[in-house]
Amino acid sequence: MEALNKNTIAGFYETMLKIRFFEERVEKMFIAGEIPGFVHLYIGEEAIATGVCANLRKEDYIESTHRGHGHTIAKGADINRAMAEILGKKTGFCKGKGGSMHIADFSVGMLGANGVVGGGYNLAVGAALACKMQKRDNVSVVFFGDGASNRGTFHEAANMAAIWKLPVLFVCEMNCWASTTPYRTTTSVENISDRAAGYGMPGVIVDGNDVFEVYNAVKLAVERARRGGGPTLIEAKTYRIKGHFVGDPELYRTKEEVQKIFEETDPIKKFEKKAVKESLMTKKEMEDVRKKVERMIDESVEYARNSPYPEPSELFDDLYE
Ligand SMILES: Cc1ncc(C[n+]2csc(CCOP(=O)(O)OP(=O)(O)O)c2C)c(N)n1
Repeated sequence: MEALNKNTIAGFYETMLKIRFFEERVEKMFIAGEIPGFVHLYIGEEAIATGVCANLRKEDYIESTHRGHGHTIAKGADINRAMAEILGKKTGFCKGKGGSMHIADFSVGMLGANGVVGGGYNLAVGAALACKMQKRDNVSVVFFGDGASNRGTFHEAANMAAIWKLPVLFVCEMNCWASTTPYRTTTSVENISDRAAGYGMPGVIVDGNDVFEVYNAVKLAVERARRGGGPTLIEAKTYRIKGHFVGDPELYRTKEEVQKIFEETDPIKKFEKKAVKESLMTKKEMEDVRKKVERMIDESVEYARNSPYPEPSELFDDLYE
């Protein structure tokens, strides 16, 4: 692999921190009763969205999940509007009527979070088919969880993408849990990536807590897809650090076990250690990025808080029969 330039590396750090700080604020505001609906946090999984999206162009597409803030931020969506949507404000992407699970920013190819588990595969395959038919060398990425890999939609989409050699990346975020259910009790194979062989596509495993590893593996898969080589299934191994949703009592595991895993796997700590050890960034440079991101997140909260709620009279606007 060629050495990465300084901007790319600093960009990894900035994006991961943006996701982390954004979500820490969302968590606090949800607990304080400031956010309606439901939120699912991506804390601890930041390296995946970051490493994947750093390989994408603005015109490439992503399809996200119910745990979609990280994907949205990594694809370059406006964080002010993302925060506003989560707070139910009119300046949000869905004018405040969708919330956390309906964030979408078509202007950067972010085709949508999705409350339907496994609902993204066919949308991503459709976007990839459009790229192929329009002879554009763009790619489409669908993120999904280990639980979602057991939906029938996965198998239909994977087969179609493979037979038509569509430019799709199936990125499984294997975080060991589907709501309250551990991976081992729901999934028949050792690795989700083993399933790639059944569709005649490459299956790759990466350490989903290592942004460099994710970036390098995805780079190859994206190049292959742009060349017309077809889809790849990438399984990024990680761990769901937070509850399934904010407010989950987590009766199915202990806090100690989660804390121990987080200490070993935290992708941001992992990055910082490597950055210092290999002189990729100085401590001062990292501190500057932290301060910059903290300001950005403060601004997004201020923007969202100062935005109006939609009017009751707008309730039925933008609905289609
Ligand atoms: C079709 C459908 N079935 C069930 C649910 C309820 N549900 C929401 S998230 C979830 C678990 C998803 O697990 P996984 O795909 O592993 O993603 P993770 O939450 O771990 O990121 C379930 C069952 C749903 N939203 N949609």
